[in-house]
Amino acid sequence: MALIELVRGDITALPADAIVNAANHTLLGGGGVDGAIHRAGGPTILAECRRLRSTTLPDGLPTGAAVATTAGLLPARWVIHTAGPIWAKTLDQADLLASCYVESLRVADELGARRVTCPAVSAGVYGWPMEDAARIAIETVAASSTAVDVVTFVLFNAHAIDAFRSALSRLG
Ligand code: AR6
Repeated sequence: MALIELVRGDITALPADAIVNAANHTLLGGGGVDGAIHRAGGPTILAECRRLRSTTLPDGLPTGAAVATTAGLLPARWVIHTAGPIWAKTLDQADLLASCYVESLRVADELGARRVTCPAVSAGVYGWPMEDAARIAIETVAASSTAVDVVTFVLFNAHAIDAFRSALSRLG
């Protein structure tokens, strides 16, 4: 089981082996953390995403799935792109959000990443309420049998930190 850490800040500034990106099914960039990662990482990340789209992922990245690229200029070896679900009050959407973390950690294990940073997937543009997004993220990572040593959630504001802190404290 990985140690879970919470840090407030910009995920593009924190060194890691792999940085999880809250991307979308096109894999071709966007706003929020996705935009920040592509801006800070430079064009090699998008070039690899385009290559994936023209080879293994012609229909895009399915919601709940994850795939790795180079991290370009970021202080990491890889970016693991995952496509979160748009918020909906249904169990299957919640399962898809959990799947983002399961699949990201599975890819991290395949790569041999030991320190992984994650944003609050789906809790921005995709509208997932922060408390629920935090609960799903924390419970899923805590239940994982990953070989990753440390999963650091890098959170943008005080509300996100509070939500993740209470989810972590409820684990017991
Ligand atoms: N570091 C850490 N967290 C951040 C950063 C950053 N640099 N920037 C934003 N956040 P979002 P989503 C937080 O919208 O909801 C994109 O356009 C943000 O405050 O980035 O999964 C993609 O291309 C929020 O708490 O991702 C997709 O189309 C969290 O990261 C869509 O948005 C996630 O917000 C995905 O939406």
